[in-house]
Amino acid sequence: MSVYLGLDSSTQSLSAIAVNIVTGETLLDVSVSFDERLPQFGTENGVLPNGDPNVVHADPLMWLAALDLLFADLKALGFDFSSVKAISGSGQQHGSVYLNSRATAVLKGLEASRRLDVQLQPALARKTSPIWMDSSTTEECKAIEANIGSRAAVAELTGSSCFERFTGPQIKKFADYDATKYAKTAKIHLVSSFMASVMIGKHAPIDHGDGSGMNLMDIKKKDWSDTMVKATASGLSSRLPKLVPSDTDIGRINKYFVDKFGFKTNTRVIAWSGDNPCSLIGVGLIKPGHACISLGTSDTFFGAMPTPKISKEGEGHVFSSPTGDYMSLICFLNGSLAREHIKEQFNIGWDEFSEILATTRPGNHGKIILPYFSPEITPHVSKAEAIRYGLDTSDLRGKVRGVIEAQMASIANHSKWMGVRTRTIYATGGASANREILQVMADMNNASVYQFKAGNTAALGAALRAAHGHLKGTKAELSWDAVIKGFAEPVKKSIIKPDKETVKTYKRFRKLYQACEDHALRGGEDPSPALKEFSRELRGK
Ligand code: XUL
Repeated sequence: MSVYLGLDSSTQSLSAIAVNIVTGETLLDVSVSFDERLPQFGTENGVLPNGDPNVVHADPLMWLAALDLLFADLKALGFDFSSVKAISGSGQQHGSVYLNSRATAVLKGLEASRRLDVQLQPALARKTSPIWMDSSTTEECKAIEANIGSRAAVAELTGSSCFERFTGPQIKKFADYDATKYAKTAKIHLVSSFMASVMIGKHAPIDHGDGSGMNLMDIKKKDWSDTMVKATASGLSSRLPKLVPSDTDIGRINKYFVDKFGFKTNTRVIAWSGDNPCSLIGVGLIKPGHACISLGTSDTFFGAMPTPKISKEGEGHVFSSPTGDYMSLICFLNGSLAREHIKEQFNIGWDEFSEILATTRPGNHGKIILPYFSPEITPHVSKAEAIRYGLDTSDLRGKVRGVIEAQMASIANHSKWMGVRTRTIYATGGASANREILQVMADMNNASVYQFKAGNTAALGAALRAAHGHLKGTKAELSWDAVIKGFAEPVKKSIIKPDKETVKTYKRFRKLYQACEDHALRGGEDPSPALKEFSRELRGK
């Protein structure tokens, strides 16, 4: 059997997908939700409640408890762990885990009779992990950029200017404000390399893909940038794991998993990566040409890139791709967060949400909302506040259409820097099941949109990466084209084509949306007269 296992340690759950790379079958697709299955950790949507909306942490021990639970679930389902040739994984990007000097011995001596979270607890130098939703490091970002010279200089060096959620600024905050605990920190892992460390029973390296989300890696040399490391915190260099290409075999599985679940002792572990690099593979974007929009907790726009092209406006990122090339990525924090906000405000379900989208008119009668229900990453907004233009707060129909049009216009406007005309978009993530949302996506971008069968493209990408990395250099080596075939392909019949008339309306809408953004965030002209004019034009149609 040629079975490969992909895990995805995401914000709200831990999931597994197993594939048989020879027969093209997906053998399992299982998930453990943190809130539901691990209520003892007290999370809401996977994160720890905090009085400061800018501070967002999670408990790394919860991710381990979830790993024990997930594998126990698989065992109960009768999954044959001994058939697995190799495992890889995906981790929510940017989040960091701080381990003390006991970690090396703890990782090596894991006992199958005891729980993972209990055993790792004494190895933590910091109880909680700041994750990608944390936006509390604006000061640190400014200080690092000033030290390097400018925002643009940091972007040129690392592929992104400093972003609050990126690991470097987060480490700086910890080192500056919690110096005693920082002093006791022996290794700083990403979520991906932390989970991989537990899998192999020793400190795992960080792969180039996830390493690109730290503001610490030289994006062209694919090595730690001394300049960035020094500008971030003293003594950081020795605390960082090694960097390796994403297809590196990092060791055999720890005895813990062999004894407890029945893996073979020679099951290999391929370096874990970030969820976005994994999803790139999970949707088959191994060459440039198409883009993917993932509608998850946050919405992300990404695609493959042959060479690193950096955004002049300091928006978006360039990451190393699992194929060894590059990928672009733009993250919009108010994705499902904003959609759920509206659903909860009016206590409606997805059916009603879709019905409203289907029966309201494109352009929303000139009513616009900037949906910053939480501080936004793109465009940079530090204060959570939804800003409305001509839209009443109790206007359910206007708000449903308003939020979706805003999200799609924002994605279209803020991805212009890539200079690529996107003709095809692959839609993934929970909300991509909703075809009414995808119609707005197609019309706003003037592109055909396809859906995917696999809901969890990050876990699928991890499983496919496991196969690729494991077979590399053997007689059975597979090209990326062969690896993704039959797995990471869109459902052909799911195509949603842009509607010509609506594309015209949205061309104008995108400009007006930009004007609202300029007005709200950059002191630009009041767009209200132009919106009224637009509304009159729409009425005339
Ligand atoms: C990407 C980002 C998010 C997380 C979500 O930069 O912050 O997409 O990776 O898990």
